[in-house]
Amino acid sequence: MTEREPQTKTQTTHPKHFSYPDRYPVDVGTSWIEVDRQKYQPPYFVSKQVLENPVWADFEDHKKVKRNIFLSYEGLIQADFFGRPLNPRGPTGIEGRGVLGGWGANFAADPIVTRINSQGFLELIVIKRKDCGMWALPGGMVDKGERVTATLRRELGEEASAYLDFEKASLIYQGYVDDPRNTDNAWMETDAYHLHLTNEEASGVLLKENDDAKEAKWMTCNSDAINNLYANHPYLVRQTIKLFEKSQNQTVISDGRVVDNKA
Ligand code: RP5
Repeated sequence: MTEREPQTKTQTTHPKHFSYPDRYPVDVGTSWIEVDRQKYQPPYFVSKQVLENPVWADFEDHKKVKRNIFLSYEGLIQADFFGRPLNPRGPTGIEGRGVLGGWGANFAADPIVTRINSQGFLELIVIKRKDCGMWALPGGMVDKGERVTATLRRELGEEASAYLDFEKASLIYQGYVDDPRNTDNAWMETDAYHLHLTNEEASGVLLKENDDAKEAKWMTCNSDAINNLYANHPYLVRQTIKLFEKSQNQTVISDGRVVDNKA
């Protein structure tokens, strides 16, 4: 079992996705039980692209959707008055699916690929997202019927032009992602896997932004850079570093340098 992520950001202080209407204000960490349903009146928003019903999107009428829209790593998902899945972390101030194609959990996979550079600093592959310009893990949506290890490889290729085998990668996290696109009825969940490359393996990786990203690079794992990553990626990277430190008997200090622990 992977550790459950503590709720870090509120739904309402989240940076707003550029295409979204203003969210109905909700206090930090409010749960569904605490919401006054008479007063709570969030806007309903589904993007035009999602309404056009491309292959990756569910029908707007959730009753016509064949797959289980209540499937989640977060356990039992409640339904709202209309029978639509309710965000397990509480109200977000927007109803509908926003720009997310699926009702309920939208499953992604995030590759966390690290190496130690020639100066002894821990580095991580990151990409600059096209939608918001933030640095992020090169993750993406799991296609229907696709194995997560295949998604990890495909996404890293589509974003950073690097092609790696994830069969031996370690699971870091499975669950909710605190993503700015989340709504009351649709949200992101991810499988995050870590792969640490030896110097020899890393020398074969030549990063170049591909169709799905603005830029791709090796980022030094210093505290500032980690804290400024997209969504809950800072948490995913910190978890990775904790496990890496334990397994290697080393410490990654705040500037990203890797030092051996004293015997
Ligand atoms: C995040 O969005 C996930 O952690 C993953 O990195 C990403 C997937 O969405 P797209 O990059 O495909 O938009 O929530």
